[in-house]
Amino acid sequence: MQIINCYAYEIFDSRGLPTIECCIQLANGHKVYASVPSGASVGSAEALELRDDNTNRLLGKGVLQAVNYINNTIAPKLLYQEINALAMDSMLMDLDHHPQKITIGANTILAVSMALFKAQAAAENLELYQILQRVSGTAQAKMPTPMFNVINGGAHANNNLHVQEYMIVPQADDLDAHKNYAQQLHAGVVFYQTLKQQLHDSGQSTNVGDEGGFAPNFVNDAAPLQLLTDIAQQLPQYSYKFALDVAASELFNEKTQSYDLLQEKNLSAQQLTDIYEDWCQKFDIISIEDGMSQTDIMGWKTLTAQIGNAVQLVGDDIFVTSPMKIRKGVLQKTANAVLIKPNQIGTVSQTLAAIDACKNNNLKIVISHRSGETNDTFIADLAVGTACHYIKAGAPARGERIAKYNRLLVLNDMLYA
Ligand code: 2PG
Ligand code: MG
Repeated sequence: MQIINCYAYEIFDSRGLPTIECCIQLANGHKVYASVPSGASVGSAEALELRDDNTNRLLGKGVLQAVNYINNTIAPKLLYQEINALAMDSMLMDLDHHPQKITIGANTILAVSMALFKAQAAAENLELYQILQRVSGTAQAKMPTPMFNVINGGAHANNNLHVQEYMIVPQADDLDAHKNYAQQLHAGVVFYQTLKQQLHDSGQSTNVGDEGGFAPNFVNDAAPLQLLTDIAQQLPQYSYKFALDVAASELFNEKTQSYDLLQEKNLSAQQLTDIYEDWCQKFDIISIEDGMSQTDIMGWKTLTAQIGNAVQLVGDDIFVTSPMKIRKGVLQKTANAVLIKPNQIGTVSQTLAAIDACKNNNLKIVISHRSGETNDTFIADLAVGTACHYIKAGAPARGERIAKYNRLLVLNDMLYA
């Protein structure tokens, strides 16, 4: 089926900042839409997010250059062509060979790339996850385990926590696969509401951070783990484990090569590793993301060697969804799991290549949203179609976060009902 229209325009993300939405229309009149998210704790090797930098308009954050590029340069190449998402995606990659897409911008390309795969699904009357399953060569689509971010800190909130994300990971215990995801979502919702009530009753703030988690102040970065443990004990009908995204690149002082937590300062990588080990002994932590800075490769090795057998260590800023960097990480023994964010690399095909690099090296995969999100639910289909282990899409609350979890409910019914 032919593409008869392709155009982009500026919309606003969950932080109220501009981003791009792309629409592709097929010959049967059907329209699909795709929009791109935006990070706050951005890895230095991530692909470029192209912004206008015109301070007279939208604080310099406008994306009109990207919009114009799609409308004037990319769209004419797609118009009146038979939809072929994979081939068209490689044409998009050819437009900017720089690994960080510094001329065109990853946001520009990704909006079109995602829309192309949605259009492919629409043209074939399939679900997006089915197209992604096919092009990734995944034998069986599968529901991911959700990681719900219930307490926000770091660059995502203006409280005092240095650790960026405290997540709960409800455990699936039903033999009936269909029931598991719904139960995990229920467990997330009940936990979130119980935590809110408890914060309220103890006079603490129930205001939320960028990803919908609560953001009160704490005495140190371990205190939220104690609170989460207490809440989990009040909910024996469910079973919870915990996960962190420390986002340690934000806590690293390049000059002194040391890390600052809220209470403990000037920590070497070894001292920080010991603190994590202590937290893992006291609390039921199964996963720590970005425990070390993107520039501290020695720190990553120390961390992985010391606790990598017991805990999932997820690389976000060090890998930036780059297949090449993921393979390098395997050789260097940094991390044992990978965070996948399509806008770190810029096209769906390269995102699938990154997932492939993980699978080939037995690395666990966490599909991730960004802290600045739209209501686009592409990542839910991505996680299911590629049978990835985990998804993190923020709290089980706020429209742009719950949209992903709701889409997963629908996919769960499609897979198992
Ligand atoms: C992260 C992400 C998403 P941001 O660090 O993993 O939670 O945050 O989008 O701000 O980079
Ligand atoms: Mg992260």
